[in-house]
Amino acid sequence: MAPRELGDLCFSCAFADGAENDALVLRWRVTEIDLLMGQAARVAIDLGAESCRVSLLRWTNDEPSVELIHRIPNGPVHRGSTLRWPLDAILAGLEDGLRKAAQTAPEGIASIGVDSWSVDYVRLAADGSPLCEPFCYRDERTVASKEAADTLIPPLELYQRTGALPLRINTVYQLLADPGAGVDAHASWAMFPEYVLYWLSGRRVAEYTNATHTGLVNLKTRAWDAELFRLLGLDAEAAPPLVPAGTVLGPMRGSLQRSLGGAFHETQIIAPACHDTASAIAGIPEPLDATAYLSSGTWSLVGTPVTAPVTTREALDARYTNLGAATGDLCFHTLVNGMWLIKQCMEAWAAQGRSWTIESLVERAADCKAAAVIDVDAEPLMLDSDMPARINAELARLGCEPIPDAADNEPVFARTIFESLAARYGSALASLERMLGRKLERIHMLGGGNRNKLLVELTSQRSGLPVEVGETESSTIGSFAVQLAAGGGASPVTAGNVRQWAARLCRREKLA
Ligand code: LFR
Repeated sequence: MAPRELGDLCFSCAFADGAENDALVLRWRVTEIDLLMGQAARVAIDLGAESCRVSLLRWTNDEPSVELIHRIPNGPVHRGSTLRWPLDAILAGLEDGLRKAAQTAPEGIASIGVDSWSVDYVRLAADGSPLCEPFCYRDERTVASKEAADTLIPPLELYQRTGALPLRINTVYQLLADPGAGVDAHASWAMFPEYVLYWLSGRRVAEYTNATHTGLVNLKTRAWDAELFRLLGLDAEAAPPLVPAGTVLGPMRGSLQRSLGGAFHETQIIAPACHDTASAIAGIPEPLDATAYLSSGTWSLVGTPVTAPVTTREALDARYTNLGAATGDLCFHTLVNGMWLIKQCMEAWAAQGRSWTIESLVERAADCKAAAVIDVDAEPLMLDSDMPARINAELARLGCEPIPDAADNEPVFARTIFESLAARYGSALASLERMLGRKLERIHMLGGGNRNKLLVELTSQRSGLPVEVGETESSTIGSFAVQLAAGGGASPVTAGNVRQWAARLCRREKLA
């Protein structure tokens, strides 16, 4: 079989000097290795607010298969009056997942990529260990720090400078709140997925798509906005160096690599689009012209890619953000509440001995009427605990009767949540069309929420658009696509390349 050339290879130049045959042999070997690398096993770690997942990509006869091999339950934990992420438990779970990956693919794992929810970060001690358990963005300490920041730089100015909607969860307000929580404001930090990449590779970076959600990246220069750091009194030295999605950070190292054995012998650690939403969008196999994406998980992200930022007063008021995409474009979307609402209700009911599965709730909700359409983005609904009571408080605010929080009324709560989410998606898409001055023709729905047939149906009804059901694990597909497009890291990943890999990895039959 003739060797196939898959990319720009410059290795031959280094050896070509007076040894043409050697150069040819080397070129042949490198192209073969590249071919093999494309078909090697890879791992994608997708950290979610409700569960963290380790998935393995393998190839048989040129056919890819993606298998979820380990799931770690996750959720914010109360520590005193603060809300944190259980970092040690997450890392222990990841270790179990990587061990399973090594056992399943003893032939060797070519690379590992990590993505997660955005905005949260781990502060590091001088020896690189975590300084403290990282805060969860829902912690209320940022209410005051955002108010203080707004007096230093008006929200519209910040928005125009960074493109990021000034949400109180953004990293910038968390960094500002650290001293008040007794955390060293000069300690270096890494965002959550990049911390895991650091744990695996020893290299601390901030990946561009994830960094844009901090609210500290300049829209024009695509670099940390040093002037903004100064204006807000933040230490720019504590921020990690920025790198683009698809950066090969180096080989896996450390005791974990040694203890997990041979499968990780030659594993490269790659920064995919570390922001899970950007990764999910990178996992969509078609161009999104005239198509809106709706990524439905703990949060719902409703928007479309744009080539130029939109930072008008109207976009700010409509709560649209401009965040980095894996390649080139910007993700222009609004952050809407999501499955958080139903999950929080389910936890409250389970604690009273009224356990439901999401499947049975969806089934029963299909035959109910919603109590009313509530504002799913009301601030109290972003907070944790007592969700049924919080929903009733919203109903009361509208002058509606509360739903008695008693056995058998759970589907009414569920219907109210789904109907309200769908109505909000509809209004978000209407303002998107207004801002862009063009019509959207369909919605591409991603994430766990797309298994909820009722929500899919209500979304279509409320928006008047057909809904195409995409991948449930699109962030994982996007991570693998970027890892594959990154290859050996010789050249930057391109949109076309990422999309081609995504198309190979998607289970096409689901895109009906
Ligand atoms: C989704 C997501 C959103 C981000 C929110 C908080 O998981 O990453 O894109 O706005 O979580 O980080």
